[in-house]
Amino acid sequence: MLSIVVPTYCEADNIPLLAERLHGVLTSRGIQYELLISDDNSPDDTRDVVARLAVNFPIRLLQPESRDKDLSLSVIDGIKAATNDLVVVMDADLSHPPEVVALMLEQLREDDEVFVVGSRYVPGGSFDRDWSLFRFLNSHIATLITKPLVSCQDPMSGFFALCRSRIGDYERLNPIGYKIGLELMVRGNFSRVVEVPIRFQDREIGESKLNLGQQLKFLRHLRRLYTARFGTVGEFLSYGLVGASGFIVDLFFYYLFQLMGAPHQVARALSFWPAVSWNWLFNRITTFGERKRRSHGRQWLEFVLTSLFGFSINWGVYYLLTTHVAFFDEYRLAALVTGVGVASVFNFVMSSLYVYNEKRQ
Ligand SMILES: Nc1nc2c(ncn2[C@@H]2O[C@H](COP(=O)(O)OP(=O)(O)O)[C@@H](O)[C@H]2O)c(=O)[nH]1
Ligand SMILES: [Mg+2]
Repeated sequence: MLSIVVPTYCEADNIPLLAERLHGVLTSRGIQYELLISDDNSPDDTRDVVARLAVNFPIRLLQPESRDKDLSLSVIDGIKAATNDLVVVMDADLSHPPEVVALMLEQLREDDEVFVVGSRYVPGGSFDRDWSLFRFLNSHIATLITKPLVSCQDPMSGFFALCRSRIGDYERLNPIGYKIGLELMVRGNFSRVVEVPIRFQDREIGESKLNLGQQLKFLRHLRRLYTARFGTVGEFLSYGLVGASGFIVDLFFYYLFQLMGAPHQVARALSFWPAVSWNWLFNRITTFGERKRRSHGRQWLEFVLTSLFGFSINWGVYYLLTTHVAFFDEYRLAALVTGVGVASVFNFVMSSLYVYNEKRQ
């Protein structure tokens, strides 16, 4: 037996088409199933449509009593409510071919520890050619930045199958936004990801709910997964990247102030401020973004103080090494790099324990 979970929002026109096609495919192969429509209280006639279909098909409607509209939570609700251990999740808009469900099920029957993904990007898979360049790039870049987290060509796919007991503790799941498949792949106890090629078809009825807000949520989701997977190392890398971008800001203002006529020592002293503020803000949003927020002013001041202290360490290391060690006097760049390295570790530890010291959410 199989449970098929379909999250929906305003898909009253698509649900009957999906129900019929699934029924045809599955009954012809002798597969028993239930179809769970996990709907976020759509303001269309989804409720009546499902009630009518329930006369002929094994279909059930789930609607949350109280919570905000949320695709990922709807999928989790559906999986929890399923009566079977084998679960397939797919969209209502017929962009995921129902025929592939049977193939996915076969994979799970062979090995119930795997996570099966309906993939557009493996040989045999495809997507509609009229995808905009933006959508295409977007999808590829997103796939690239998930590489360290999962080995999957199409981790953004909303079409997947799994054995429910492999999810483990639902409390550990903490998705933001749309990518519940990625969340499950990363946090579940799956041995590996198996990809089944699909021919992805753009929806014909209704419109996509993917917008810029969702994209930003995706970035926050990724950061959360990276922190979960790589812990402090992930934070340190992010801190380093922010620092590198701050260095560019620093250089930019260093030259700008000189162009405006400031002497180079003054320019050096002034450019520190925009750079350090940039670093503070971006670390607040990115590196330590999972930690609870607190007042801007005080945190900025603390960040500046630790950075100044860090800068003295940076400079002190450089000074000591170049005056006392012949090697470093000969290779001054090595002294500079060592100074930056020691100070970065110091700054990071101070930031982590002190400036952004609130617990991760
Ligand atoms: N329950 C629920 N379903 C949603 C929500 N947003 C989208 N969906 C459903 O999730 C599936 C994928 O959404 P869609 O708009 O097609 O996204 P796209 O395929 O990425 O363009 C569809 O079945 C939608 O009806 C939501 O907030 N709650
Ligand atoms: Mg869609």
